[in-house]
Amino acid sequence: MERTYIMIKPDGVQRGLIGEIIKRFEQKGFKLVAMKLTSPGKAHMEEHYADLAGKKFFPGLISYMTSGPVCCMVWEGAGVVATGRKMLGATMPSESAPGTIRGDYCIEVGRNICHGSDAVDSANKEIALWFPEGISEWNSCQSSWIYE
Ligand code: YYY
Ligand code: MG
Repeated sequence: MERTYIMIKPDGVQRGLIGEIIKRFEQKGFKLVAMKLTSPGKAHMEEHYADLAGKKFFPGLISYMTSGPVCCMVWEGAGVVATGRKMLGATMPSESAPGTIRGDYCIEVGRNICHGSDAVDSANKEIALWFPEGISEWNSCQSSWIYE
């Protein structure tokens, strides 16, 4: 089954949005298979965002992302990578549709409250980076009510 890495950024944690974000993924029918609150160092965050290293906003992004704890999660389900991105909304909150997490809860791109993997490949890399200890395999009693 497909998995994605979802991370509530320091502003989402500070603003008390952890429960709201978890609620949306849970109610959709996705399964939580790993979660922790952690304050990563600069090197770890730079590795997470390595693809963006040359961008002008990169130093600001790293200092924002290391300014407080983040809530790291792995969610599992059919199509969870692409659907997770839709649930987050566009990178720019001004372009995020109402009803999406970014569309409903934030205004600026540099404070856009959540991260979601953009492809299955990057999801697998991010899960390995953030959860070297592994994830929790479990059978949900809801699965036959969610999948045909
Ligand atoms: O995957 P996603 O988070 O939607 O966007 P990315 O293009 O991967 O950028 C990662 C992160 O960088 C974004 O969530 C906010 C920040 N950022 C920024 O501060 N300013 C930009 N112009 C673009 C992205
Ligand atoms: Mg991205």
